[in-house]
Amino acid sequence: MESNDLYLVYHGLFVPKITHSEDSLKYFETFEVKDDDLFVISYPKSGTTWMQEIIPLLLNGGDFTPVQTIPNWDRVPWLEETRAALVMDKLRSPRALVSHMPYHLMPSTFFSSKAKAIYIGRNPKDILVSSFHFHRMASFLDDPGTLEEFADKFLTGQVLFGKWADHVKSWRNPDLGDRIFYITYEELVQDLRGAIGRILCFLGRQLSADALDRVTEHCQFKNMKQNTMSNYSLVPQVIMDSNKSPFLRKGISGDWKNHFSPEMEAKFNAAIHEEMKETGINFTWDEE
Ligand code: PPS
Repeated sequence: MESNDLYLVYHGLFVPKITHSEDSLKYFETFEVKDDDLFVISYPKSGTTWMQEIIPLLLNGGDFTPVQTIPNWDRVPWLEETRAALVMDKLRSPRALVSHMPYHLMPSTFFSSKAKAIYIGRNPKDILVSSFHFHRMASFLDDPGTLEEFADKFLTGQVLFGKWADHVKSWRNPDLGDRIFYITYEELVQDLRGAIGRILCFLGRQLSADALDRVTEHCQFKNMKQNTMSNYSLVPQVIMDSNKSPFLRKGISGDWKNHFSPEMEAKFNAAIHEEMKETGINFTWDEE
């Protein structure tokens, strides 16, 4: 497998060496998916951490113990990362897992199983901004340069997990039928309680109105920011320096408007339009 100082190149996709190894990727490929497994799928910076908070609460009837005692990366592990093999035995069924992988690279047992998936999408302009600040604070990622330079890399897929558009398109596979549920970061921002209600419905689960209120409150940005099991404050500062930019940074939609010049916006829109035209995939943010 090709690599440089910071990244492995896995099927053409950059993955950070600090969290991925040839062994972890082999583990991912040969993983035995169970029918009751639940995958949260995201392109990086689309709301993964948010889902790692929400999903366990929905699967265990609103019990706060796991989200208050287990770091998010062990609570709902990334299947492709090195922690997965270490914590898998500790997960109770139904197991909740996250992955940044595109559809076609999923383990073969995922395709033959009945495991469900939730795909969380986000406006790529906000993903770019979030990722830019993440690259500034994380010593295991390359220097992003200027936002304009980073945008060029993002649009050509020279970033973690490749092109955003390729990821989104790959997961719109009709073979998945009703095994997959699509939701966006923007829907969660706009009406978290309503979005959680729809996720519950997809999972065939219920919570009392009181429990739903408590879960919703717990998963608000300001509260997750205080949760040491979810705000990455357990990671040493030399690896993630929250003085440069906190991991839970702003938690809003539309922050790109504070960062993009009109020229950059035009270039970005044209590139994404070119990628997404003729796909029939529309997002609410396309109107912005
Ligand atoms: S990663 O590195 O791929 O796991 O990152 P990911 O968790 O997908 O994305 C990080 C962004 O999600 C925001 N976030 C939230 N926003 C609103 N409410 C809640 N509760 C929440 N939890 C995480 C986080 O702040 C990052 O977005 P930005 O725009 O940088 O603030």
